Amino acid sequence: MLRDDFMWGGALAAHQFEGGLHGTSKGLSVADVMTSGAADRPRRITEGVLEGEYYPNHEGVDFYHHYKEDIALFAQMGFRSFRTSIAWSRIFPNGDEEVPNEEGLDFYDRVFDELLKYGIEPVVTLSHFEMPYHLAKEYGGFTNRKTIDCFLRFAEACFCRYRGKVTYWLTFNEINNQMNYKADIFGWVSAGAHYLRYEDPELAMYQSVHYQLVASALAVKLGHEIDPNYKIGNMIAMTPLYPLNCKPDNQLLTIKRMHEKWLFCDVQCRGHYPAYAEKLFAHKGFHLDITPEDRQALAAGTVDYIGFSYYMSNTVDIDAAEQEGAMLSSVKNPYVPTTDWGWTIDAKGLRYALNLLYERYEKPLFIVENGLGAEDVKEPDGSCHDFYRIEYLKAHIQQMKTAVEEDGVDVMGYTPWGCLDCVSFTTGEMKKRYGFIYVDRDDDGNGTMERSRKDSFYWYQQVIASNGENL
Ligand code: BGP
Repeated sequence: MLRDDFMWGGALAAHQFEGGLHGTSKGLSVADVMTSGAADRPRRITEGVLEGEYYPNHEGVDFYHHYKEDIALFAQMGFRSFRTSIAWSRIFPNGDEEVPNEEGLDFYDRVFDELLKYGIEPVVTLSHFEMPYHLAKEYGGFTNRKTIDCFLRFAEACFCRYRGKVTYWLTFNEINNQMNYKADIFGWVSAGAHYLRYEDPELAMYQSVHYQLVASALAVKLGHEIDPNYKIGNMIAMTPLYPLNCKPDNQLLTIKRMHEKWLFCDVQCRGHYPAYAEKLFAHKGFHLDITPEDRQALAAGTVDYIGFSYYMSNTVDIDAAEQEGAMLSSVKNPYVPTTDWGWTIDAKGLRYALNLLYERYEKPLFIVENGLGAEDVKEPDGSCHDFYRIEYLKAHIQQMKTAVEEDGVDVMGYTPWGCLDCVSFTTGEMKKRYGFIYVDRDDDGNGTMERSRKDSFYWYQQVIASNGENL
């Protein structure tokens, strides 16, 4: 049985669904300067708003004006929690102002009040790929130590303003994604930095990661000082890795590649860099700016719970690593199917991930993202028969329950990603949908923004009502 207070809900991020850029005092964020993309055309990071380019995040699905209607729909599904983020550039449009922006603060007051009206607990990510563009442009984002102070000012403004309304916080979304520093998009959204433009991109990445880890730890400490009841978690993209076979080199490669995730969680949960990280820095000759005060901050700011996203597992192989380099050592797993976007569908991988995390840290776990991106069809009568999504979520919830009931893992909640259709992060498309609620909006920015319930809406409603018993 799941806990009686299990936090069923859904998750979104401001830049992917809020809109509300034009006509408001919100500043541009790093996500706002990214164009839409497509299968054959990756999203582009631009230097600002260019004529003739389409920036899907500017309107999102206009939650900014539809929040009452959307929250009423979440309440109808029975949500007990709702994970969203606070757009940093709505509170500090440039990121380096001294005083927060009242219009931005007021918007989230209204959103949180509306959620609380229905008994829905807000779960708030402070930084979900939304750094003010100005900080990226002028400071190099988190490659610059000064950005820590800007982030803390933002965190303090949120912790003080929403005290009594928000209890659950997350610091940085999928903080480990940027380990893939060769794909520009990850460093850009996580850190506001183009790592590849630095003389040594890997060094720039690790330095920036360090500043983010310090910022996260200082925010945890500050939050607890402002309100000891605050529950503050980290957030990693948890893609567990399987060795292709029992070749010993493959086991060792799996351990090594898992360090790309553990490094973040180890620091955020244990309060210090693990031995393998210190060795890695030494072997690479990286003399990072890590002060004794930084180390104290890391030790004093460990998280209360672990938030993570789970979409897929990956499989690694030493032969592929030798040919392509360790970062590209992933190979096809013949035992699991994939989505239309090539992500493996592996529900048992979620049980595996839960076990790995719980055995390693023994902290409560919150699955703050999971889901299936698919091209849904809305029928003329407004219905949408997304049986494939139901099948995906059902299998994952089943495995989550097994992890709780048989393996003894402590899971506090489950908030599937994109509960309301939103702009895809990696592609910028609308057609990659995750929602229980369909939004009439297409990849060119056309559509009425009308909301309608998919079949998964009614299914999830009874899952929550039965606390996960009726799947
Ligand atoms: C995670 C992000 C989300 C989200 C999700 C799905 O990496 O935290 O912001 O978008 O992935 O990804 P996508 O939208 O690219 O399918």
